[in-house]
Amino acid sequence: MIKAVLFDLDGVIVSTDRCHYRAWKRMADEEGIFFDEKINDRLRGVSRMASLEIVLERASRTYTDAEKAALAERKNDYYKDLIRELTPADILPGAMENLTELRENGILVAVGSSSKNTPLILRQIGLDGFFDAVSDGNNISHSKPDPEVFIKAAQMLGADPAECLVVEDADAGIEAGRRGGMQTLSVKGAKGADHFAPDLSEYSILRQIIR
Ligand code: B16
Ligand code: MG
Repeated sequence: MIKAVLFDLDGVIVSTDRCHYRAWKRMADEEGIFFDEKINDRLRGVSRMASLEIVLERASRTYTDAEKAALAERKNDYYKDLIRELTPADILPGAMENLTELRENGILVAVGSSSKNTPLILRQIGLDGFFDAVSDGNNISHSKPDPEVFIKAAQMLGADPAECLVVEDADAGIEAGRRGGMQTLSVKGAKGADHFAPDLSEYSILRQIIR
């Protein structure tokens, strides 16, 4: 029986993926590195430094570790300028309704995100303090597809992995949930899950799955 639902943030609760795209694109253009939507899709759920390595696959020269750290910081500064403009109106359709309904039915809800900017994003969209647990890029050493972020969320909630459902928009996130021994719901076409939905806009979709 499912006791807790663990939500990925970027792409499930809020579409920060556009902000990531614009920030990486600006940094890549400045460096003369080719970057497009297809490459951006490979960055979903992947940590900042691992994302940078993917972006640098198209670079015409090698970068030192110090240069890489500076590039990642520059991208993150651009990204933070964009996410500071997020408001509660940017919460994706159906997310709030599903979260509220789960809560009302005694199901625990947590965030499981690779992002170190999770606290800032939650503040911007008015969900600071809403979740029963927040596990994010600040408390993990291995990013998705490693299950660490979801295992830690389950531990914070006092739930067994088998009692958790992970909601994800990234192939890496679905794999992380599965490797953690959890049930998985894919939105936006992420592959390999137990359940699939286009997004969370269908009324009561989560209640139907965990019933
Ligand atoms: P940051 P999620 C992930 O968030 C994003 O999908 C991914 O594109 C990003 O590189 C990663 O967070 C790290 O983000 O640079 O803010 O620490 O989908 O796991 O909520
Ligand atoms: Mg995501």
